[in-house]
Amino acid sequence: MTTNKTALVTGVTGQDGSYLAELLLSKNYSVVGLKRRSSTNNNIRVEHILDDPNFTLEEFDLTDPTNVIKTIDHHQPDEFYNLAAQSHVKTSFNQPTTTICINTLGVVNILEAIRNYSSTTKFYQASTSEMFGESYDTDKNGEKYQDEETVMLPQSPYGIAKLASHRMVQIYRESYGLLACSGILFNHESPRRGENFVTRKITKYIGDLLASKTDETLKLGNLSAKRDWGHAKDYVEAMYLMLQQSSQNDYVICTEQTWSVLDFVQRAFSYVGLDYKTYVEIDESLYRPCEVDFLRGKNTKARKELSWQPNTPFDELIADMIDADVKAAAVNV
Ligand code: NAP
Ligand code: G4F
Repeated sequence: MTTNKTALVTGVTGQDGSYLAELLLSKNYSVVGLKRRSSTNNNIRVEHILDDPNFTLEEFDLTDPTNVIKTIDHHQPDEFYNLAAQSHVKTSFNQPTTTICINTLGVVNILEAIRNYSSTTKFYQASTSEMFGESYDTDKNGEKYQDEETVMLPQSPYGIAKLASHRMVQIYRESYGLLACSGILFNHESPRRGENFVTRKITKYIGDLLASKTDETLKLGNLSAKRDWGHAKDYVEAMYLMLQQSSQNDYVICTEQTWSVLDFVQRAFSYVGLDYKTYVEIDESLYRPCEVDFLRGKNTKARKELSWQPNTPFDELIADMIDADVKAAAVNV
């Protein structure tokens, strides 16, 4: 089968990178998955596509400008999706310099390489609702929300690093005509979510509990924070759609619903017929120095201009994650 477009995907070993690579392969792209060198095999999320003739894996680190230039100059890709990041908010408080190096300087390296060596490449940047921080708008019914026009007041080194690269993308688009855009994605989860994010930590614990692989309690931090949680599979569709537009723009991608961490915990345990109170313990060391209390996006622009919509209700997302973790824990007993 002949492929018509080449896409480079950074962060391909991560949650979103693996789903996006699958989506692009299904659309007949030639996909080059870019991953940083690791001393252990961390290909688990892309294992099933390694044999696809249209998929190749290459070593790449976006903090190395020469490596970035050579990769982009060599491939002259039609599309470049930058999903690589130090993506953990709490970690960013302990590793602010690393976070800025990867999440800001790394993005500048890519923008410069595209501008100077491959100016027709379309570029997607993984921006985030964490950039809003403590900021929100209020609609006529008194409901709080964030959209493309909401002021951004980040509350973490991660949010600041992502906001700096978000603005860089806008500046390169406006100043040099780069075909560049950012998706302002709200939290999105899946069975492939990293195990140290709260949703997966909960569903993995439930899988282990049911397989009698743990007799410890589940230690969690702040249960009152609210998030707008969608499914990663739906969200990579939006990334793809953004680069198919005739001109590039930034879009909020979200479900428009908000739930607390406690809502997630309660529903997850009740899905398997258990009461969370028996198993969950609060550990204050898991609280963050500064917290984003409330996130709920408005996706009017994406619905209208991209014809995109979220397709996975909250309870379906939880069920998908628990089913996968229960199955994995039972197999790995
Ligand atoms: P993830 O699972 O943590 O994946 C991040 C990927 O980046 C991993 O493959 C990681 O490689 C790679 N990476 C880290 N530093 C790198 C470097 N210096 N050079 C090359 N690769 C590097 O994150 P995700 O959930 O898929 O998120 C994808 C992107 O969307 C991230 O930029 C994240 O900040 C952003 N985002 C995520 C959400 C969400 O809710 N998931 C929401 C908004 C925005 P290793 O495997 O070696 O660690
Ligand atoms: O799952 P989380 O770590 O996700 P967080 O901080 O919202 O960040 C995720 O979403 C962002 C989009 O808004 C992305 F940009 C970012 O890359 C990442 O994907 O934490 C969610 C909430 C927080 O309020 C946290 O304080 O859960 C609370 N929480 C409570 N106990 C916990 C825990 N978070 C983690 N990771 N671990 C806990 O034990």
